[in-house]
Amino acid sequence: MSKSDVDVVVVGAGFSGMYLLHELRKHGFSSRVLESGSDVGGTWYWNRYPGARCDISTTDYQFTWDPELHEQWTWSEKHAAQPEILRYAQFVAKKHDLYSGIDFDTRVEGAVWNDADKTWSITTSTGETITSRFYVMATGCLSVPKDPDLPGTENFRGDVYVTGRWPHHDVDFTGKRVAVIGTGSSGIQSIPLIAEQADQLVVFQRTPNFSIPALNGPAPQYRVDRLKANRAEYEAEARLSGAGVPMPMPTVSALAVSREEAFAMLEDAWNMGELQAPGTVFMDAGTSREANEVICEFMRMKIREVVKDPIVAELLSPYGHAYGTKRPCMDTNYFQTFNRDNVRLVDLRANPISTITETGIDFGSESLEFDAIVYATGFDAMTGAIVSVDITGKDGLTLKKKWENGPLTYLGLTTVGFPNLFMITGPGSPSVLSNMMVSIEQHVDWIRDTLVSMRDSGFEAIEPTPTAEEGWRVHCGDCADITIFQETNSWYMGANVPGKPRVLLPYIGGVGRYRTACDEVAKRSFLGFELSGSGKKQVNDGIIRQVQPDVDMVLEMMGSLGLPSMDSMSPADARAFSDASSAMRPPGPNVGEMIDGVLPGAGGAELEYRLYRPATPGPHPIVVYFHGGGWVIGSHVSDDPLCRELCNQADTVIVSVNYRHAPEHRFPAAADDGYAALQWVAENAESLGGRADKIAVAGWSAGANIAAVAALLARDNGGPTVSGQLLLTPVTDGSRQHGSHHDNAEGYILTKSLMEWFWNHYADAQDRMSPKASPLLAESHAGLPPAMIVTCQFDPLRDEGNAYAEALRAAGVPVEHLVARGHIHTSIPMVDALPSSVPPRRAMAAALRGFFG
Ligand code: N01
Repeated sequence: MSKSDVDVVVVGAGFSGMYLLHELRKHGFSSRVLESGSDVGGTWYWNRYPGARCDISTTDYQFTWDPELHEQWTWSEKHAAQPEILRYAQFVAKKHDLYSGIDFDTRVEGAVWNDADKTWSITTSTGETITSRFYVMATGCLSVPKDPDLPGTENFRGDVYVTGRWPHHDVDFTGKRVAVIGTGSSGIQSIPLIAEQADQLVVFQRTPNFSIPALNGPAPQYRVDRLKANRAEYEAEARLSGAGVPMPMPTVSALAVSREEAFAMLEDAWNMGELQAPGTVFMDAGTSREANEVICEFMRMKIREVVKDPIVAELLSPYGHAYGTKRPCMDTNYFQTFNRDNVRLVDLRANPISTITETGIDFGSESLEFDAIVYATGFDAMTGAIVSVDITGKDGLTLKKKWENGPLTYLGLTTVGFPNLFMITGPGSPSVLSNMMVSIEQHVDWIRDTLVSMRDSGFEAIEPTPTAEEGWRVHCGDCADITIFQETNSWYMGANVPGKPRVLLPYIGGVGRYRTACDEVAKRSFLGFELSGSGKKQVNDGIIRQVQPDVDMVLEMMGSLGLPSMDSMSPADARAFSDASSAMRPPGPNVGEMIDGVLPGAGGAELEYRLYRPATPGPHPIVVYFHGGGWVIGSHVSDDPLCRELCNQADTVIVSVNYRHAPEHRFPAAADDGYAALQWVAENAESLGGRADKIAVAGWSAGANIAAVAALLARDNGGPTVSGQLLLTPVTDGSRQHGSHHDNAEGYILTKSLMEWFWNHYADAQDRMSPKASPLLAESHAGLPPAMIVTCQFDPLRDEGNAYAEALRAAGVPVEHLVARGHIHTSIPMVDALPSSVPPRRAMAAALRGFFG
């Protein structure tokens, strides 16, 4: 092993640097902690503006790693003010002798990785160069104030203040004319106090913000009681929660209750005076703009109740973004402040600032003079502090260059090309969407355990693999895509800094899920990492999360219910079970008309059907649809939500057919019924309000098998003409086992054994070889109608669907093959339940429209 000055260099002595220093010492690692400020506390050292407070209750915003602290330190109120939090940081630092391990007034200026000896060289503002094995950026998420991006800022001759760099001496605005620019948390906290002192205060607002009253006072009694009763349980719940504070899981949709009920629920949340409360009343606040609008309306009503001038109230009311998608604020008398005679609100949307002058601000057609300007204009969040240091990794690549199109990390902790570099609460981790204390402790624990594990096994360097990093980027994107966060121009999206790439910076999948992923990575021998040292190397390439996050939640929920598997039931019980599950799902959209009827199946069988007609004027193309259910369960109404949505989106009549089921009617009953239904629909198209020249077949799973077979039979028996076939996760081959039967045999609802159970009820071994059971085995696929085939990554049937797409394509059939990444066999038809299934269904509807020209 090559020599370094210390094992670890840590940048920053905020709460993360402090805890990390403690843990490194405890586990025998030498370290240097370098801090540009003159004391510990990080964000609470710098942000000394009037009114600076923590938005998280002191019951939750404190260290948990030293249980003695809970006895030795008593918080004075629910939302502690900056001086008290800073005193807490100092108290902890003294108690644990952390001061002796920190170099203050020392800024890190550069860090270079030396690949030959696997060390970092860190240069500081004091002229020192330190070599270390590991390098940790504990630099905080909101520590670099955004450069003022207003014209003429350099002109002003009066006093200038930046909330994030507030002077350490008292600032007195008595008798002064003050301008505050910015109405984020910092502005909203400081404005009421500045207004009390200043002679005149003008607030320059570009975007109004949602803010709830902090209702400061004693810590919430119910939290205090829970902590007293069982602190360990409370802390464990916080660590596995959504945002690092124990909160009840919402189970109600804002759209499922009346406006009065919704507002009553929000009123209760409002009265809690807890930051997370209003956003966690409804389960769909973060995923549905319509549901979120209920909260927005409530919040706007509250502003109108307080602000006396209706024009000012309206200007203070946010309309352009959903609640929570910009960080909501907590205030004490913020909206009340605009009832004061010495306070004026300027709406910058209507009257933009043209320039800051020597004596004041020119905006709209006005020019106002000021003695002081306060910039509460925010931060270059999450990445600013990390890339402000010149970090050069392997092959001379700088982190700034690597991240020029947005940060790339594995778990928000590490990044490819920069071995032995760790970031605490970096981009791609829950960080600013969580109680930072919980996230800081989790990262420090993970880094500590990783260093200990590497030391124990003789590794010197750790670096994520490109596959793992890309997989995490995709997973973060998948989590973001099912929310409404990306619609808003917020600092979460980097949108507040001109030129910064627009990407949701924090991980939005939740603190608990994130922790589980990190723990799993470590447990699975550092999945996604390359470890090297002492002449050995371990590359455990892979991706930690691939299932779509909403699908994952369904799997988790189903797992927790401990339901029996259908293949352990009789067909009658399996049908009853399936009907009971269907009764609980969202109904799907309304369509123009639904008609139930009976049509002739094969051999004189009577088959029920349901016809769905769009509200638009007809005649429409017709899709003959076959439901899923392994030929054993389901009916013409069992895929009702999917049929409704396809009907609307593809603007087509859907005729969903109740073909005969096994085991009462074994092969080829269902296949023959499918073809008979297609013939009947073609013959009766006009009386059904449809067009005989535009008929397609569609189906899901075993229903897609019947649809594919109907298309084959139509080709071989001289009609009817089929315009297209939409096959969603089709069964195409009962003769052999495809790889996906093994890869996805268990754990994704449709299991290998359940599929075998279906086949056993439907067809014996020999019949399975018939193309009427296994369309993949047809001698030729030439001349079949154009197809759209959807296969799902985590479906036992994936590979037989893929093979069918290939076979059709090889036979010259136009095929659109959609591979639904991260999906399972049952997820695509889950209308109004899984946001990630919306795009594949949209593509299916588009394909139907395409079939009909
Ligand atoms: O910064 P912000 P912040 N011309 O970015 C406006 C945490 N925090 O320091 O929205 C005119 O939220 C900008 O307008 P717009 C917390 O996570 C926590 O207030 O971009 N206006 C916005 O109104 C918080 O979210 C606590 O249109 C300009 C404001 O300045 C985060 O820190 C306390 C402008 C910036 O708001 C950041 O809060 C304080 C321009 N050129 C902070 N540029 C607690 O826990 C920007 N703005 C209590």
